[in-house]
Amino acid sequence: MSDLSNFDPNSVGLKSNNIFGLPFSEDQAELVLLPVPWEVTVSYRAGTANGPEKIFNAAMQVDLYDPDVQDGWKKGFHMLPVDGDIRAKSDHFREQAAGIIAAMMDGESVEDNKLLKGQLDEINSAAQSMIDWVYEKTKGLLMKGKKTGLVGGDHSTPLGFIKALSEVHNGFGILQIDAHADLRVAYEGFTYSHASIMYNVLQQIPEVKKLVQVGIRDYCNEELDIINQSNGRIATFFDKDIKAQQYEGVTWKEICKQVVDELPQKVYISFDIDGLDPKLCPNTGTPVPGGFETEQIFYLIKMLHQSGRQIIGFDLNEVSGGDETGDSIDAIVGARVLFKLCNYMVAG
Ligand SMILES: [Mn+2]
Repeated sequence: MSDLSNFDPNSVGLKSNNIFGLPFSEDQAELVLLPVPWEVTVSYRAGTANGPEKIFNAAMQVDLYDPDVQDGWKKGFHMLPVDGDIRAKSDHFREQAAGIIAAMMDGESVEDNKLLKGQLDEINSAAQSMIDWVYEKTKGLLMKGKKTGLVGGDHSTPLGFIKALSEVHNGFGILQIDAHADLRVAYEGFTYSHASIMYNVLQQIPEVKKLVQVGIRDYCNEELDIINQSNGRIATFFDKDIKAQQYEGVTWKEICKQVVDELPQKVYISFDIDGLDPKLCPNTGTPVPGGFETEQIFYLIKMLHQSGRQIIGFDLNEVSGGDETGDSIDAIVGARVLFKLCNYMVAG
């Protein structure tokens, strides 16, 4: 625990301190955040590799008083430095991926093009190294007894982290907030696409007993088949069905109860910022109309906490800085979502 006697939580956040202006080192913090500035397979708009940095900057403005989890920050939050090597690889392979996606959109067959096929294989192996790196880093933190969160990057980033958690926890569920189902099989040929994260999780990590998806409003037939044929392992709360329930008078509280009831005792939260209304994340990779207010999701997480369930880890992904030099609305919203996730993770 850090000596907080000289720290004024009502004062301006000091840039010399760590995330949220808090004065905790990695050793002192109960919760450590791993930034993963990776966005190689973003299919539409780039920018989420800047997410960790942009969130870190915007987090200086977040007030430490949280009426839901008071004094959570006193347990200590610390974000590790952004890894320059991972970032450089992301930029390099992102450019190659963009070339492949452009060729595909022109109707070209990547399998028949030796150059493109070679690049695709290289990208898939680079993504595998990123996943291994995340696994090693997060496993190390978990072994040190740290509560751990991950800040993306695109939605492909948490696979290694969820794998590390599966070696510490026997069985758990995932609460996925997202506009997309992310159940695609190797989307656009990329094994570790952002659009395939939950497919890969369910394939590779049997300890994930249940996937509960909330806010889904952009998905294909193949993904719907995977949901319907999952024998109850996947429970999807489509945005349109949630809205229909609300139009017919069902309260948000009741809907949150339906969601929480689907989850086992231990829960990992995978928060894709595009699950929110796009006005709150206008620069995200793949925005879709619909979605939630931040307060609705905070209420859902509050109900999850009040049910006695344990949050064993989380990721926040697809937050983009956009082109703005200052803080984007995405980063401002992302910083507040991150603070809430941190607080509930350390809440007793
Ligand atoms: Mn996603």
